[in-house]
Amino acid sequence: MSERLTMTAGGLAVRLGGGECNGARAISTVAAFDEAGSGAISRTGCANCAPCPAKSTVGAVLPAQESRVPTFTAGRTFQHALCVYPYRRELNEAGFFPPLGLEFVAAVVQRYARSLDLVDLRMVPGRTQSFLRPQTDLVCFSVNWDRDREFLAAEIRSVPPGVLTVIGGRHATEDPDQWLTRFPNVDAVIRGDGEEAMDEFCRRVPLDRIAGLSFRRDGRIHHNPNRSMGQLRNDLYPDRRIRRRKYVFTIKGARAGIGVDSIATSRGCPNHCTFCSFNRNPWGEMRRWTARSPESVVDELGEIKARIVGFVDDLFTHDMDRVERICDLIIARGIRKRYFVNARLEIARRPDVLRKMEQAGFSMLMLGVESAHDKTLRSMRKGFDVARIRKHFEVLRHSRMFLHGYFILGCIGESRSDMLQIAPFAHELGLDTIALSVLRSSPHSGLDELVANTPGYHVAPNGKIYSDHCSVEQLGELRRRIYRQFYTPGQIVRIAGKGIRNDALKFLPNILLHLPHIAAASILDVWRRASRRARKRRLRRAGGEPGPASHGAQTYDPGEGPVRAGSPKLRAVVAAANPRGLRPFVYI
Ligand code: B12
Ligand code: SF4
Repeated sequence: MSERLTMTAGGLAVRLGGGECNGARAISTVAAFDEAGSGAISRTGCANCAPCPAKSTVGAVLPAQESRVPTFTAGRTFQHALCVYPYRRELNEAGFFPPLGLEFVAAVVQRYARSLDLVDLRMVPGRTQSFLRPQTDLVCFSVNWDRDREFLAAEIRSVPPGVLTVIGGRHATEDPDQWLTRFPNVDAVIRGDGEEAMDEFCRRVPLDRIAGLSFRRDGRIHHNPNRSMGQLRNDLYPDRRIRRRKYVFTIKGARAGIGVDSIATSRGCPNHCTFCSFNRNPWGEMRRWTARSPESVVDELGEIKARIVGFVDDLFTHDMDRVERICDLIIARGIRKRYFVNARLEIARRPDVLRKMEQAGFSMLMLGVESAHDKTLRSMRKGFDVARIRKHFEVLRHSRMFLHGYFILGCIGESRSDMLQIAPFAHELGLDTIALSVLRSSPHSGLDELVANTPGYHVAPNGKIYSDHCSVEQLGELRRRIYRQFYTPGQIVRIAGKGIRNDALKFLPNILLHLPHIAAASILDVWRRASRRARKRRLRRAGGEPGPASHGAQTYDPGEGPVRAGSPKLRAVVAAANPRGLRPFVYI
């Protein structure tokens, strides 16, 4: 039991090794949930400290009459809630986005807790334990990514038994059993969008009536039916005053001095592009598009201090009349920021709204173009063809906003020369920047079946799709080649020109101030990448040259230390990462 805990609500503190324990009060919190309805959580009490009254109740459901917190103050279910983003870093360098999903959940919990702390472990030193208070009776973890596994597990385990522990987020949603089985101190997993379920949880709705909840009862794990997404609430958005640090734009991990924030104004997407998971929840159901009112969105924007704001909506531009109203309100309230948004090419049909977006401060449209070929666009069910793309860009290319195009590499049926059309096509359209992703099979996308029915195509263990004529490694090489073809000196000049036209370069002085840090971080990054590539080359040589249909060479966590050819460690790493017995692969 944590030595950091120093008091209990019921005065049943037990001093241990210089620390004190709130186990007795923690039992009461769990028991009070039993009392609230049929939703008994079967783990009550604690197994740790010999003299503690909590110990005797381990494994039993505490009878309601033994509850030591008989009454709840209306609307104040918890004494202190702690919300944790339990990661140390993001996969890529764009780790400067706030944990918005957790902040939405915190906005709900805040209404039921006397006090609340939200910690983003990427931003603050310390671990979950350091933020627990004696009166902490609820801990919420946002489990979004399958990375930093050991750290994540240690954080979850560090919450003392008896403190109600709830986890949610995309990764937790994919396999709720795993979290309830592996972590005996986790009381519940909330699957999918968390606000409504968390609200019911805090209001002590009986556990078996909370849609989207997985929990343990009578030693068994129960999964309630899924929750379909309801209408988004206009009165609910993150309270940014609880942040401990400012989020700033970072380049290769170095802080560049420009405040960045994100905002989520709508969820879901009504389109059916086969490769995309934005339009589905993790169990494959369509997420219908639902949005907050323009007034609510602009109220939130008014509270944001950062100068650059990313709209993380799956599809912000689905309702262009709503976009127009948001722009009008931003202009009327004199809010001056820079925004970037995901958009579909069809927005070109509303040049009037495009102009308003420019006036309101929208600076970048991130557009899914995906491919330069009709056959691919058709099979992706993208909803437009190459001729239509060209037509839309006749309008879009006159915009002052930066045009960023997403393309997918390795689409089924595309040859290497088909893929090499991306850079010339992007130049022709007038795109300013591009990003290339390798096609991945995400659950429920239907891509797994398509691959199975297409001879010569395979899914790598990490979900990337590759083929006999283009391995994952070759796709990586192709990606670098296309970037080189696209980002020519002429293109850089074009980007700078647009930056001058739309005033984006006014951020340059801030970046220049931080240049020494950025330069040092970039050198470090180049060095790290080079040594990673060298290590991969060594491994590839050690494991034999991969054939054309292979994924390439096995990578391993750099923290694991050197792996020698044929060593038991290498075999273990290969076996663990390659459960389907496929040939070794490489991540790009
Ligand atoms: C911003 C963003 C990022 C940021 C990170 C932001 C951050 N720190 O959270 C950056 C740019 C770093 C990023 C990187 C990546 N991303 Co990203 N990203 C997004 C994006 C656009 C928005 C996320 C967001 O803020 N959503 C809005 C909030 C409100 O929703 P939410 O996070 O899902 O939270 C809700 C629930 O999950 C739940 N919830 C969350 N936490 C908790 C906690 C509790 C206790 C409870 C009860 C509930 C709960 O309730 C919340 C409110 O309803 C999404 C797409 C999207 N629109 O969601 C993709 C998305 C999440 N990213 C995705 C991917 C694939 C990646 C990368 C792997 C891409 C890559 N190859 O580099 C990397 C991985 C990063 C890493 N950590 O390792 C995928 C994930 C797919 C999947 N099935 O897992 C998404 C869905 C996009 C997609 N369809 O491809 N990403
Ligand atoms: S790619 Fe865009 S339009 Fe298509 S389903 Fe995904 S979010 Fe919707």
